[in-house]
Amino acid sequence: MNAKVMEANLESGLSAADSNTDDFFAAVAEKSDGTVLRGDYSKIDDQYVVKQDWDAYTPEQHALWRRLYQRQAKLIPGRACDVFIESLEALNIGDGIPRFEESSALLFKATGWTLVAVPGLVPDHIFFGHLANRRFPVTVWLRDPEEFDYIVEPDVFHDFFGHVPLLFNPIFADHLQDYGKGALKAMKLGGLGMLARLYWYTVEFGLIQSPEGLRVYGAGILSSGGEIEHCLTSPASLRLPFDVERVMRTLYKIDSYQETYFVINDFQQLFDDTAPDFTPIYERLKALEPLPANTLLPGETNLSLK
Ligand code: HBI
Ligand code: FE
Repeated sequence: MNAKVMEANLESGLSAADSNTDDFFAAVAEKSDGTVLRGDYSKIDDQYVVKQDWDAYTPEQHALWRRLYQRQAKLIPGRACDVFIESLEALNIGDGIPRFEESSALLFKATGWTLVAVPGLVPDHIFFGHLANRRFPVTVWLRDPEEFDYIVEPDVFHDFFGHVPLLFNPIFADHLQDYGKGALKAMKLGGLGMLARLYWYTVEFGLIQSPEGLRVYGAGILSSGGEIEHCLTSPASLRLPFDVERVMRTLYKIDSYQETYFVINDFQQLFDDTAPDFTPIYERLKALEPLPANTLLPGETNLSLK
């Protein structure tokens, strides 16, 4: 997900309900710095799907992938949740940019999800439509070497390395499909901003308890060289027990490490707590001011670090 694009969209007051393809290119594709989205959108089908032209990747790009992979692989033990570590091994993607079709076949056997190749960010309703149908959109392009540590738009390393391993967990896989369905509904109810915060603080930056201590399941952290250590150890950030309404009220940072992380006990909690109809929650929260990212409300406890 691209937070800058999304925030711009939300703050411009663009109603998600009338967002369509034209709006996407007119209002979303033109970023605040005047540039346009990076991908090649000239060959998309009606779902924004393209072919992954694997043969077109250069040896230098595969080498860059290997460097990114190796840095992250070293950071993963003792920090990522079990399903991430196990699935990453099964995917066997350390040697170069993976062929989506091969990984998609493995994933389909495990949880019935498939991977589809996309040029980059796609309009909200397209993105959620894919999720609602158990298809995960993966960007085809890889960052440039100068962007080794930080990338503004999601690339193939973030999308694939960060997101795909979690889809091997059946509960998480079901949750993400329900999220897609819920987001399509939220677009009609004026709840998309709140649902985007939910996605941000779970799918992108979520932490999970394990018998051995806190672990990471959020893709934004798992594909980041620096935040993976910061999020588990830094006293500068808060770690709060996951609570749907609290999460939906909380603003997030798009240009720094998160100041608050929300911790789930297990994936079943994420699934169960997000199962109810959010309509009344949206109505309640629309009447409240959102909370800054570093807020600790009276009565809340910052989870202690072991
Ligand atoms: N498109 N390819 C892609 N990847 C995303 O993560 C993404 C997107 N379009 C919209 C979007 N994310 C967000 O608006 C939602 O996750 C809230
Ligand atoms: Fe992402």
